[in-house]
Amino acid sequence: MAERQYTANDIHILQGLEGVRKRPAMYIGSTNSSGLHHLVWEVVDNAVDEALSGFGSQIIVTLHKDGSCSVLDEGRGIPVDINKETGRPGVEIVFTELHAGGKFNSSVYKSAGGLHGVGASVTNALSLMCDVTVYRNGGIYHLRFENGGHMVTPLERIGDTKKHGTLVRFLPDPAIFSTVDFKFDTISSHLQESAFLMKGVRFIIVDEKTGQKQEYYYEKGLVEYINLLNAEKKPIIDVVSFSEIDPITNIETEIAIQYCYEDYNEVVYSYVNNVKTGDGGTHESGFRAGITRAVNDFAEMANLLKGKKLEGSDIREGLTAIVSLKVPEELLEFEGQTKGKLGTPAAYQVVSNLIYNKFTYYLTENKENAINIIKKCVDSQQARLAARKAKDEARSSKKAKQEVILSDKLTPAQSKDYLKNELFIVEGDSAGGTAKKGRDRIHQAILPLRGKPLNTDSISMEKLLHNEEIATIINTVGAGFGQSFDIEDIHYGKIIIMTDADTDGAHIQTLLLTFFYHYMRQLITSGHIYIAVPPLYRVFKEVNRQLIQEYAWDDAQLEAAKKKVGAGYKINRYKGLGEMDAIQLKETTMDPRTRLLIQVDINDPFLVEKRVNILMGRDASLRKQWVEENVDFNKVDTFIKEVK
Ligand code: TSJ
Repeated sequence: MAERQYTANDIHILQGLEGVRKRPAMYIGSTNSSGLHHLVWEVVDNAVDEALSGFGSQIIVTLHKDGSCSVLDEGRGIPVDINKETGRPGVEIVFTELHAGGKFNSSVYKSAGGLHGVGASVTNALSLMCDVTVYRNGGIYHLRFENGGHMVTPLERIGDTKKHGTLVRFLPDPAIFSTVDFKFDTISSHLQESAFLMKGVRFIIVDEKTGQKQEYYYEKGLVEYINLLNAEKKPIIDVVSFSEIDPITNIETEIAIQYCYEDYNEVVYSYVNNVKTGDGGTHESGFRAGITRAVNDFAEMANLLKGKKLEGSDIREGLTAIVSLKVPEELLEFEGQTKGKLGTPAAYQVVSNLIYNKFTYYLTENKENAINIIKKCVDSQQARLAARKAKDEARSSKKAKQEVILSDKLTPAQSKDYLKNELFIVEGDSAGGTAKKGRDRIHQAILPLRGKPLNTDSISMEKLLHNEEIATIINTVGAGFGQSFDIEDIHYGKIIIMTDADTDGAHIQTLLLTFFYHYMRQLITSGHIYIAVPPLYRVFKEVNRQLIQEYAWDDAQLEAAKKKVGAGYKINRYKGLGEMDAIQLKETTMDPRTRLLIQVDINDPFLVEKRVNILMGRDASLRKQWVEENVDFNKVDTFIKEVK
């Protein structure tokens, strides 16, 4: 390749990347661990796009000893020929122009890279090093960028090869990110999700620092996804899958479903072009409508209904479903703030017709399974009607009495601006008392728990409601529970679980999360549930009757705090909330300006099911062992993220 002179064009490009460096969060959401991993997704998504277009069936992600990450595919290789408009090689444009992906991407479908992803140029802009090798047309081509996208080695042909593919290796810039530690588990589960959605493509992650390696390859795709999600449940039927390409829109739909006993919730995950649509959309609505109609029509025809028609929620109790669509680019529409909701109108009919027709056929052909499914739906219906009746009765007769019970436990917030209010559920009366003194009385409410709340996983709803702790929580949150839970009615924007940092505390957290997961799941999925993280140390001294003090949440912070406070410091090692006075508790754990919270975030379905099944399942000894082995209060894992 001949050397090129820099032109006005290049300056324009660098300004683009400069903009990414100035406001990284605008492009990758944040500069914490989640933002860091976005760099990986940007690159991986491009490799996935290529496989989705039918080129290459293996993608390898490697975490290198120098802290860099590389992604290798076996696709056609990014085009290296000169683009007429710009006079620059295609691959150079991909790494230097924002949103360049689309122009050079000729695949019909587009994964995150072409949807709301921002492209490999963002990864380049936020890296100290980005090294690209392309195997294409018999040649090995190489180019390299350093220090936020400055090209230090322009594209050159460096050898011959029979291979084809693309290798991108990048080192994130520590000046941008609060952490540059790639997490094996985070990347691994992302790749696993992709592998479920792209049957026949092998995904491999290798960590050269630890020697850890993981491979994902699913011949049966979604069927295996559901089998693994439901591994601990009691299936009513084997996983069923349906797929079809709609001849008019070319939308390709793949659906897998399974019904299980003793599972109160519906689990419906949807994807469009391999990107999770966390907020649903037309395809999910179509699925719900179609399956409701199929089951109702069949049940009616077979005389299996006890009077009333089934509601959608009756039909979806105990249902696990994955709905995955490949939508051609020209039909793609996304909605909502995070663009996580499919807007494409045609997807509704396509999915609804598919599930209606094929599931109706399945029910007809598998009578015994059909009867068992409908029995379960009718049970759900009966439970729903009974719960409503109980609620109505409670409302008319016991209201006054319940409020008396409540008022002596709950210390309410004064504001009626509910979403600004925070509910602290506190372990123990004594810490509860301290929290009461340290709270902001306008917006913070305190609910102390005496003893452990009930394990709600395996008990009946009636028993549940007779448990005082649980009943108090339901009443305090104020939005009902189970099928009648309505997030619009919640009395608190944040519900914060505050326990000691020991195994008892972990157990209480788990039990509360179990309860919320089973009966108020939307509280978790909409990000309303938090865990307070009290500090582990206080470093202090008194100089001229003035207190100098610093708090530390880990050992690195402890060292920093010792330096800051200076010679003659003393250290408190906190073992529980009870050791703090009201001022300390306020400063460290309750005041939004200075506290540390972790938001319970269950966007990774696998992690959720695993954690819920083990932690919250029927086997108490398994659970106890898991808590002891895995719950580390100083570790913020992929399940949760730090917030104020
Ligand atoms: F994002 C990225 F640029 F960093 C990146 C892109 C990273 C990795 C690991 C792979 C890729 C990538 C891109 N793999 N394969 C492709 N394919 C193309 O860019 C490509 C190849 C050929 C044609 C063609 O029409 O001939 C079109 C495209 C978009």
